[in-house]
Amino acid sequence: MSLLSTSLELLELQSPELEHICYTQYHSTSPQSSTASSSRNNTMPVPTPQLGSYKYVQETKENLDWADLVTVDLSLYHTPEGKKQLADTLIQALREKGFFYVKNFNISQERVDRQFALGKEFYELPLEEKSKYTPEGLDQGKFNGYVPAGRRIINKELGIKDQVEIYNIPKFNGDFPHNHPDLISQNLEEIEEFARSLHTEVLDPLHVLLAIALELPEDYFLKLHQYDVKSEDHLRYMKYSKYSLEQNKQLDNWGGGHTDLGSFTLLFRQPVAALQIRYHSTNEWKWVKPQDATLTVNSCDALQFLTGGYVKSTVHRVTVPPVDQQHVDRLGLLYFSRPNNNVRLTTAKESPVLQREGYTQNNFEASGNPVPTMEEWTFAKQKWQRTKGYSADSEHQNATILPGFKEQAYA
Ligand SMILES: O=C(O)CCC(=O)C(=O)O
Ligand SMILES: [Fe+2]
Repeated sequence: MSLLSTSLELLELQSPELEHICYTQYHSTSPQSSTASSSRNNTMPVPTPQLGSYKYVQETKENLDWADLVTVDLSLYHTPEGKKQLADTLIQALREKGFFYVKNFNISQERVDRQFALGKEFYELPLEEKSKYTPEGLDQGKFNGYVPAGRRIINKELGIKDQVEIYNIPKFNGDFPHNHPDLISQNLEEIEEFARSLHTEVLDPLHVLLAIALELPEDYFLKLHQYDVKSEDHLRYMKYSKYSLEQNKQLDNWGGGHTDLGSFTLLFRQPVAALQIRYHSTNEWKWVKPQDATLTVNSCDALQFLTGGYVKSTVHRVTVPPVDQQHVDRLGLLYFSRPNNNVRLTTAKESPVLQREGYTQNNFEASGNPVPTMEEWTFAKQKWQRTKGYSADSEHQNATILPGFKEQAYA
């Protein structure tokens, strides 16, 4: 067993000192260390952590009120009949719940595990080191880099703050600087390869299937989401540090209900149950069950705008985990996909389906206001989301963030 998995087991046993010792034992023999180090330093090999054996925590034994979600099996994608079948499944899933699973997406579990291991190691870095990568202008909507915990009060009476840390890594298309701590820089090639394969293996097929379902040219959404064109996509390592059992009793949720601003969000299997979605039809909150070897995917604001509301952005939140999982931190691996910055968020009116069904205007078009570009939309929403204390202020919760669109924060 590698040191990394040993240390993760220790983490489950909550032994901070041992955990620290194991995490800082580095190996100079890992395959990527020689390339990474030679580009940085010609004389001394820079040790990199041994990755690849991430150990997930146990699933809950509680019988929670799980959401009933369909799975899009991308192994069917390679024949015309399979594609048609998947397009039907996808559009139904998007319209009914907005959350679904994807399986057989051609990225090995080992590669996924290595990303979790990297995320884990990143959060073991001292706060001082991580804070060097906090972007200037966080309150103005900047988001790439490190976002520290504690920016939001989640229980007003008791003054309990959020314990969520975020590290966002932008696209590798040349539009963004990549300043990272050594741990990330040393593994950047692998991270890039991973992020790019999320486009080719998951997002591109989903975009083609959506176009088929809307009877649009197959490349309609591909053209709006080109990897080499600037967009605010990012890969994210996200850590929710645990609260005490006592504190958890006093909390309703760890993170409030919201919609994501892009097209699709991809969430890798996360064994600590806490993610809940709100059903469009009944407004009930349901738990999202971790499923082996799947991604959980949700529809977001930009898709709602591009489809004139035929596809809705799905409301979701992170609640307090069940008691049998409250002793562990919750580490997430996510990818936020967004249309290219220059895309104007007009409804795809040329879709015969949207025409037949009468979804030909989004909120901006219906209100007669200018339709924003994706870049304008992103920074307007991100600024609204990032403003300190937003969850406590009712005026802020329902602010008009761009003319023609009123936001909403959910319980
Ligand atoms: O951690 C999760 O499961 C969901 C996080 C989320 O909704 C977000 O970061 O937008
Ligand atoms: Fe979200």
